[in-house]
Amino acid sequence: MADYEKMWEELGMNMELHDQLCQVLPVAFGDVYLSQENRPEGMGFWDFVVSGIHGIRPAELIEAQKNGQKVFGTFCVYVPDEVVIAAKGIVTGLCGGSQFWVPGGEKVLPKSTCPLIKASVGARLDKTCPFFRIADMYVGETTCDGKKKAWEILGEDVPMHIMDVPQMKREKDIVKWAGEIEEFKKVVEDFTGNEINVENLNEAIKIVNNKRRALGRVFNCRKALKSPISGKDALLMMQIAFFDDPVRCAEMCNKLADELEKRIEDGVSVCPEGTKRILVTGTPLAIPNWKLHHIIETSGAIVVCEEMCTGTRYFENIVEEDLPTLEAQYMALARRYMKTNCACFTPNTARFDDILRMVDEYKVDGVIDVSLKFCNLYDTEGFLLERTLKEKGIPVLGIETDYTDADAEQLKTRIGAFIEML
Ligand code: BJ8
Repeated sequence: MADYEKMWEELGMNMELHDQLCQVLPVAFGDVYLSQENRPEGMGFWDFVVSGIHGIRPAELIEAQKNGQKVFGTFCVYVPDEVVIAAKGIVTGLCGGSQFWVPGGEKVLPKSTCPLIKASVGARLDKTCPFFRIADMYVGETTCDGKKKAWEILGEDVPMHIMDVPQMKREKDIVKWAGEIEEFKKVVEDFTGNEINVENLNEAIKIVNNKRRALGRVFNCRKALKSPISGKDALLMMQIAFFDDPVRCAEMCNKLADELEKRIEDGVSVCPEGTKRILVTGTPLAIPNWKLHHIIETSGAIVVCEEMCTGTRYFENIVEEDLPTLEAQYMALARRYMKTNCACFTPNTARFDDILRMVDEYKVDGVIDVSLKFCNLYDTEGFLLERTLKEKGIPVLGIETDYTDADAEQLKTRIGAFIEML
């Protein structure tokens, strides 16, 4: 990644600290990813992206900025990319998934904050991630308390807009969310200087829908009993979807899906017949958080589905296309986004229904419900979820973890025992 040093310096990054990160990431990726056998050839694209993760896409974003485009950094799948894309803006996900950034976050946040928030704040304040430096505006939301307070700290350092996510899903809440989307549209217009109209919003809706359909095709292949792709590879595809160009993302995912469909036809599998099939649900797994998948897939099982925001919640449900007015488009966007079942909502039983459906569709043997440490929302919801699954006779293991390796051995033991009894 040496070629990008000048770019990083110009972004005002902490070069010394960033060097340390650049040294550990390729090793971790090699250990976790490149050690897998019989990977689909299509994964070469994602390997390439990771090999230049702080160089290739950041350089594209900087080029776009030189051409007058604005970059919006987001932290939640509730923020509608369509609005930004309609104004020729670019969206990049900013959720931090590495322990490397956590100490930086702990300088300003309580230790008892979830690692995703600490890592996100640390990546910005420690100046060790180019995406956090490049984004012209951050878009936060009011999903959990930790995030809400973190925005106040980040907002001192970078322009910030916050979307007020409702906490219930009544019709009036959907209307309220449509109002938030309309307000966001005005913010994006002002910030980019580009008008959003029915035509460009329709076009943007189609771009994002196509990306959702492509991701969905890959997931669909994971339903096959002979698994054509590992859970780790599918997770990597999903994590990178958050900051890649949406048209290219759809193209690459479609290519991968073509290959996986052929593999299914030919009976090619990445694991022996009878390998136990796991659905993982819970808090998102932001890049490069591959810990859980790696443990599961080196313990004799395969992850076939993630009911997570880095999973099905990101691509299921599409937005109605070709609507005639902006008002109708705001409502269509609101309806689609409000189908995302985040634990910040009460009640959130539609998530349990989704998981039960997915257990069936993906022919799952057992569910692992993961909560990031100090995420009270998912941790608390875990009680009701696990009870629901047990009532249906579906084996479930609840775990709480963070970004460190401190609990890796203990997790291996617990997950190994769980898989054994399936
Ligand atoms: S829609 S899951 S992306 S909020 S893990 S920061 S909830 S304390 S990430 Fe999320 Fe949007 Fe919901 Fe999805 Fe807070 Fe919990 Fe941390 Fe979380």
